[in-house]
Amino acid sequence: MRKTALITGATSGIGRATAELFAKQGFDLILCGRRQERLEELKNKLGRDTAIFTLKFDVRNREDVFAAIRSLPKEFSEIDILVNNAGNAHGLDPIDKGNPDDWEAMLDINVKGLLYMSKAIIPQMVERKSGHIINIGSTAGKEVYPNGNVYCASKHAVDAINKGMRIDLNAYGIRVGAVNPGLVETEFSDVRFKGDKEKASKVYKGYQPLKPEDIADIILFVVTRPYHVNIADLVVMPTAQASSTIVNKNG
Ligand code: NDP
Ligand code: 8X3
Repeated sequence: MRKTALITGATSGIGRATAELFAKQGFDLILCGRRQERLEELKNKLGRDTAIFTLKFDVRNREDVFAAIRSLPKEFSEIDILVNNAGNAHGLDPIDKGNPDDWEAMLDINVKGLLYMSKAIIPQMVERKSGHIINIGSTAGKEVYPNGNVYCASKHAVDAINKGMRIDLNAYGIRVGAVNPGLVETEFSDVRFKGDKEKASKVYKGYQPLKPEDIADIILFVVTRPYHVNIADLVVMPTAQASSTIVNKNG
């Protein structure tokens, strides 16, 4: 039976790579993001392989999240897989110098946005007693690194929400799990450093970082296990990385 997957943050990085891989596997896809032109480009490209519906909204806006999900046409209205991926870091400053606008962006997008998406979709999964939620956390949700303060807090929250969802949805047979990547080369650092390409590219220099496709492969593996198998929590780093602060750049 064909499955429908909704991916937030599908316009770039991990979400986009996941959309591309899922399309090849024949999942029907609901692709979300704020950049309309990228959504259209994806629809044109991936629409050759599978059915695609795109939704443009900001996950921070609770009303827009609910309106977007309500607007889905019948053939896309039953969501089997939710990939809660949209998110970013904003800034990398010590706590005393951090910008509260950055803090709000991270908490509003990475935590509240993920909750709004989940709240908009979980009730239909509960009703059908079926569904699979993949929360994209981070190694930053497992340990705190210098200047990571609020981003790490947002991803620790994702870690807790992932566990809480699994507990609360257990009775309904809904699978819930997190994939927690280490360093993946995407637009993540461009956003963190507000478009400073030089600073961003330095993050991935001197070693082989993960590619978004590496994470997409893992997400596909997670969602294609037999029903009795739920991958609850998975951490994946580049081989050169041992922790948030230990990266072998002389390999
Ligand atoms: P990218 O910057 O490449 O992609 C982020 C995606 O999130 C984009 O598609 C963007 O779409 C979407 N997004 C951001 N803000 C919003 C918003 N307010 N409303 C709706 N969509 C939004 O980064 P990654 O692919 O690296 O990040 C994906 C996830 O992976 C994030 O949760 C990140 O925290 C996590 N992660 C990343 C790691 C890394 O090293 N890259 C490591 C560990 C975790 P648009 O701008 O079109 O809205
Ligand atoms: C992204 C990985 O180490 O930049 O979540 O926080 S890190």
